[in-house]
Amino acid sequence: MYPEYFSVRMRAAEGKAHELGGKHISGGERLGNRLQLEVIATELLAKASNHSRGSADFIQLVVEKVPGEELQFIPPLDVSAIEVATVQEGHDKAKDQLAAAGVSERAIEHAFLILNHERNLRGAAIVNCETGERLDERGQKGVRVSRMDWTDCGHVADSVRVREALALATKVAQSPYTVAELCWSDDPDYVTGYVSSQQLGYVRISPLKRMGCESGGRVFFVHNDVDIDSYIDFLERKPVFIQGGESE
Ligand code: PML
Ligand code: MG
Ligand code: MG
Ligand code: MG
Repeated sequence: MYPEYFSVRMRAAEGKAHELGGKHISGGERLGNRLQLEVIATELLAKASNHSRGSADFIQLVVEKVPGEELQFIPPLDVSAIEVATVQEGHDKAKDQLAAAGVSERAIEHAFLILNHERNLRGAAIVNCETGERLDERGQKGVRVSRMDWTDCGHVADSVRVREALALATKVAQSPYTVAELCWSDDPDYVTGYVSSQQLGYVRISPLKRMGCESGGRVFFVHNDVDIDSYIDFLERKPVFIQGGESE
């Protein structure tokens, strides 16, 4: 008998639902057993409320049982941090890290263009690491990584935000198709971002954007030979637990 686990997903928008043109406020994804569902739902509702991007008036919670036999347990990426004086310096550092991971200049420039201009990207954009071409056809919906959580939130990272981002980045880096990830928040009051990969680990860079700015999101750079459908299926559906421990 496999243990019973559920995926809980939240998305929140202002004005109207995302698909009707509402402004994206917040999203969240968790995994838990039946007894944890109420607590998780409450935490996700709290995340959607009092948000710096605005006041959500559409909040969707979806609870789905995940196939226990597919559950995977992996350790978190190693965490490191780079502090810089200016956003420009932060961008330069991020570009250096991405180039070291094997991402072409063209692909890096396209990713920065996306994140600098996109104010309403809910999921991630998937970009070919050589040509720079965007491969998902999801527009502002993007590809939303879900079905990941920590087995034990104990000592891993101070803030919920970093914990969630590290879990997501760890799952993304686990795919052999992933070359690297670039992320900065779309929240106007949060300026730290990161570059991550299996080899680089989770490299926090601060600042990576200007205070007050609402553009941001995630770009996943993938190998040329990616099977895009199975990659997206892994990101959206494969249940992955990140096993706690010291990473910060
Ligand atoms: C987000 O807010 O969704 C992105 C979080 C990026 C976290 C960066 C960090 O502080 O490690
Ligand atoms: Mg978000
Ligand atoms: Mg990899
Ligand atoms: Mg956000």
